[in-house]
Amino acid sequence: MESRYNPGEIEPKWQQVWADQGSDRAEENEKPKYYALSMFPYPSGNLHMGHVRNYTITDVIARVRRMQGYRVLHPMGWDAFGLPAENAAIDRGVHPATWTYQNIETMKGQLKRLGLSYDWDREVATCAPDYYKWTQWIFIEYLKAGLAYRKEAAVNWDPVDQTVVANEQVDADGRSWRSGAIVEKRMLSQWFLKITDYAEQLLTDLQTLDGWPERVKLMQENWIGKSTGAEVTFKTEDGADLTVFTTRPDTLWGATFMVLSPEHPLVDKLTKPEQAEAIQTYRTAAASKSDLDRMVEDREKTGVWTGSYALNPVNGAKVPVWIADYVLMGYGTGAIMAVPAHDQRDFEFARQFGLPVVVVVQPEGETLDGDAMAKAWPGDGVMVQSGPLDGIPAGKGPGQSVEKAIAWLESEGKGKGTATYRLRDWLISRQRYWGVPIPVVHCPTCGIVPVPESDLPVVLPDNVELSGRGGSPLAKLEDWVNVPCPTCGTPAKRETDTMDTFIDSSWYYLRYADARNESQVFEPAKANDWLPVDQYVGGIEHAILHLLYSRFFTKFLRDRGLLNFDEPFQRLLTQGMVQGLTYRNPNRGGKDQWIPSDRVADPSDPRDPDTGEPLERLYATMSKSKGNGVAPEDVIAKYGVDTARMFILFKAPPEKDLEWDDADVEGQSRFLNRVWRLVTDYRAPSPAPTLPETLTKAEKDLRRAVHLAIKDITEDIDGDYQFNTAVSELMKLSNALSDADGKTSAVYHEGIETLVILLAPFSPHIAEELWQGLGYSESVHQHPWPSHDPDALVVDEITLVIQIMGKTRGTIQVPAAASKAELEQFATESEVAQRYLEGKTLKKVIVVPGKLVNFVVT
Ligand code: ANZ
Ligand code: ZN
Repeated sequence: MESRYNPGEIEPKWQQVWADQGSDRAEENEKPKYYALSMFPYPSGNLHMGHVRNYTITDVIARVRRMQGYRVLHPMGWDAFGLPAENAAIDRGVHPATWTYQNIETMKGQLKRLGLSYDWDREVATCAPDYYKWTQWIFIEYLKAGLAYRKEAAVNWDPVDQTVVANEQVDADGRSWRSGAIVEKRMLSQWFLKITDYAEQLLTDLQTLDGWPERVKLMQENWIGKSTGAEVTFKTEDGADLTVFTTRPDTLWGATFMVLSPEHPLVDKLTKPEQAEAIQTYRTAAASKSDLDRMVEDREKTGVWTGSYALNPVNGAKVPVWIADYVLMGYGTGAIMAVPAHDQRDFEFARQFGLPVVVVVQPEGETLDGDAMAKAWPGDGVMVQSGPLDGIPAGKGPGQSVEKAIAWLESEGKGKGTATYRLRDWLISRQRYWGVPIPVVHCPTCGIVPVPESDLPVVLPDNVELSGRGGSPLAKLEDWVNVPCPTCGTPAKRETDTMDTFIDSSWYYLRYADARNESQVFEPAKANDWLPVDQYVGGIEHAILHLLYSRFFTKFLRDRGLLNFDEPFQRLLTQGMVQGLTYRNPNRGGKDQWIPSDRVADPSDPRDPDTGEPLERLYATMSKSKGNGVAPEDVIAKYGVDTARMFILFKAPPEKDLEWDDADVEGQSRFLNRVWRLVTDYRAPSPAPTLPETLTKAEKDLRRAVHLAIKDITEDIDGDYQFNTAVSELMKLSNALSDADGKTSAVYHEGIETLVILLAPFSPHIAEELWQGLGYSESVHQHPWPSHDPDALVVDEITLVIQIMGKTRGTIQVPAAASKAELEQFATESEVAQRYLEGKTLKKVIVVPGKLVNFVVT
């Protein structure tokens, strides 16, 4: 073995050996299974530090589990459809497929240089026909189940990317997730998946996910947004049914008007001729506003009366029907009963248009007057002017007004208790090229016809022209579009929309279980064997959509009889960001405010290189715009991947943000060099020494350090993946071995081997090299994870502190098992005590077992 630690040489060497031996292949055998999964990347062409961190965390887990006796599935693949490929095609004239596969090649090379223990035989790329064939197949399953449907819908149109984007892909400012452009509303025929059928399960099953961060579960819960209340049906004057959703059915007696969303289907019917023009103008204006704008609370209320009335089902009161944009079509029933006395928006509306305000909840110790009140009273109190509810306490609790109101409505046949969800059906169609073609044909006679399974995949044609303008590129390919109907043979047309790429990533973790299957989406037995994923690791940015969609797909495929579990991801770890040092000039704006650290001359007095102004020094998520990125390949070239891994694992617990720090990287490099010398300096006696019956004190101490390291590191990993403390323990163990005398004992031998074994999941290459140097021919990664010997941890001597008047004067070694009385005796007889107690009168002796003895004197 070479005497110098040379990661640049040993790392590629072992990577090759492991690849040749197929050591990381997932095996189907009798061992317990473990599925470790990182969120697969988009093949952007460049691996960044965030990826490296994500994959390192999962890799350590996979390696430890293998050593612990599990058969491990640890796969990798590519989330390979999506807009950037199409944009690259437009900008640079390279075909999206070419661009994507080139990027995959590059990134795969980068990943291989990281020594991650992937089973590359199971690699998937969502843009490959042998993958998207099954994406299409799943879509048809949804279609068969009645859960994929087409509907004319007011959709979010991204004017830059020229496509429809889902509601959840529009941010709080009404900007598209991708292009950043303000989205517009358009009416178009679109494909949806009926995720709302699963809303309740998606909500309640969150409770079973003990291994998920609370924060992520809460985000999902809020996204699903369940509200309980009632649906109540009002009759209009001409006998039409107008159903509203309310969370406060107890306030029905206070409903003085109704408001429909401007998009409500009954608006035309209810609009009287003399109101038609005003209604039309208002509807046009509302159509240009985003739902988010319309939901802003303290906005001036606007609306138009339809000219019609409805009858309040509880008291027959005639209430006018209005339209207003604060009522959204996509929530509840798109219509409300307005109770201005108790709902602030309704109150403002009533005051704006002079509509009556009727109080039905009187707060304690107050008497509200509908004509005089300055704002709505949404709180508790006692029901008044409410027929059967009079005198009942207002509220949602048992026996209170809401429960009573629902019971009464149901008994009178006027309404029913129900829940509504904020979650909307998932709009999945995109008018883009680089995605999975939706596998249906539109036939003039048969309507929508799914492409038969034997004709799947519907292959994305190559010869496409991409301009980024004018809607769907596929729609322009006449040859591709025009096909005979699969059912009746009549000339028909292919669907030209492609699927949202979130569909592709909603099931890839299932395909890994049986990635090369050509005749089935996956063999259920294999999926049920490997799944659920035991540990999923990825970014918090996927806390809502990707995870929700994946959970939905799993539940759906379970209901189709393909899976026997309810949730795809047993445990979830959302790793923190990797941050780099950067400087900010608060006086400059926008992108210009960030000054990369290589432009700062004197870090102790950082100044703007252009203006001389003082700069703020801070850590921020690595990005191009802040100039604070660190390229993985640079770090690896300089230190090797084992050092990079050690640094990443040591610097912060996995779920916390990590500040990149060159000095700490150096520190880890020095540590690995020390381990290298320690192990290569050791000359193992042959045959290997065996532990003697009795150990010297020094041997006992060393052995305790070794077994404590095993115990603590195992607990750090099995508990909450506290890899940072695990690395500290490795450093402690290495120090203990360095300091040991008698570097030939059996205990030392055990210590050196244990150090290498424990290091293996963290720094797999150096550990393998050192292991072979110790004379082993089998991989260290095949070695069983050690378990600690409890006897080795027993302490037979402890250090006792001697205090005089509470002041520490010295320490002595005493048997750990000594009684209180014995401790007092040892202390009294000690040299320290003798010296300090001379000529003093002893008043009291305080003994704290295991710690100290304090002498109180006068
Ligand atoms: C009468 C009422 C009286 C209401 C009262 C509230 C308080 P959450 O909790 O968010 O689910 N609403 C129903 N559908 C709506 C829609 N499509 N657009 C805008 N508002 C809508 O809110 C449910 C309440 O929001 C419902 O209960 C309804 O107003 C309104 F003292 O009905 B309520
Ligand atoms: Zn047909």
